[in-house]
Amino acid sequence: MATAIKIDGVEIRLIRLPLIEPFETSFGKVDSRLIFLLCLEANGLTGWGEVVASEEPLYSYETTGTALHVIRDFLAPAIVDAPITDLDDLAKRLSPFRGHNMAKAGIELAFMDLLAQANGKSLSSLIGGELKRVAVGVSLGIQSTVPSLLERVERYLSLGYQRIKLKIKPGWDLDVVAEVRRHYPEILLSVDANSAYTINDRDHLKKLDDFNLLMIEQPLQNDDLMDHARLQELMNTRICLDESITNQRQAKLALELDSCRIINIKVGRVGGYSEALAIHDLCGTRKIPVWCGGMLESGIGRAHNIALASLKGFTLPGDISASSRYFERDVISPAVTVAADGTVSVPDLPGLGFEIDLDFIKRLTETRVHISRKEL
Ligand code: OSB
Ligand code: MG
Repeated sequence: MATAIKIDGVEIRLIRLPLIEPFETSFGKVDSRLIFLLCLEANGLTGWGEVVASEEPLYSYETTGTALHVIRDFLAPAIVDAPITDLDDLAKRLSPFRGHNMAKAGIELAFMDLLAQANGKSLSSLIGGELKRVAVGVSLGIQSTVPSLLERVERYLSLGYQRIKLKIKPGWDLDVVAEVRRHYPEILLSVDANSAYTINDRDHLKKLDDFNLLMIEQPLQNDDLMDHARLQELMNTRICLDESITNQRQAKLALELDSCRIINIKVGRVGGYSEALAIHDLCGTRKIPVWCGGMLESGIGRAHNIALASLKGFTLPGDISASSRYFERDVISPAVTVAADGTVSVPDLPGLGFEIDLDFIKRLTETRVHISRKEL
């Protein structure tokens, strides 16, 4: 292990990337992403991370604005005062600050890229990843018509994606799922409600059992493990929790209560690699399948997701699409591509394993904040 890492500076860049087509969930529709990139400078190296918060507090209470505030005023000052030995050491410095997991994750991600480079290892091997290729699926937003959804299902299946996830909400659920299932009786199919229902919808949700779904993701409120357990008891379809699982304690509680039988792990939602690895390990011992979720990340967040998904416990296809599924041009090169067998290759170069297109990032930068050791 190389010597401890002394952070010289933290640079934040906000860039706007238009989406190739709007993405609609039960929260609403987005047509671009304000991407929050975070770069840590140390020992002549730069490590990159991404804060996956959205502009509005819908998926989570965090926003681009809260993350900027929390990182500039609290998290960055906490990591530039003394050398950091490893991920545990970093996590300990961030842990006094309550919540703000996406902000913390941005720092953990950039730190792990740095640490991997300093050790001449790929990020995947640094965290103990073993898979050389990871299986991927695609998340399809709510469409204006069923035929336009079917057209997208067909397109992504023909590109090789191994699992189709449909975003659902009241009014865009049973009939739509029935139609997709009728056209594709054999595919791995799942749905994601992003908390659009309550336990009063139990009879309605129970009808999803007819469609042989791989899972139903986050049907109820983010903080409602109790009602998820009640719903799981009624349904044959496995519930997968996304928004509810904010750290390993919540994961333990959810498994203890039988609130879910599958967990979606997102590094941003859980505060970074330390918690993501702990949840992965916990689920391994409980025989609970996990998969890697996505947040419409740029290539930097996407590269981190690929590294995470290379851990053995990630047995279900992740929401890790090709860069071209969302963006005309990505901030990394080469762009992430999905092979015809529905897998993405895990780089074995040091760090993230992709080139960062700094010229492109600079050109797109709308806000730049630099925090250096001496300014603090
Ligand atoms: O709930 O998984 C989700 C995107 C933004 C916010 C929440 C979610 C999603 C997705 C898309 O489903 C996943 C991706 O392809 O990045
Ligand atoms: Mg989800």
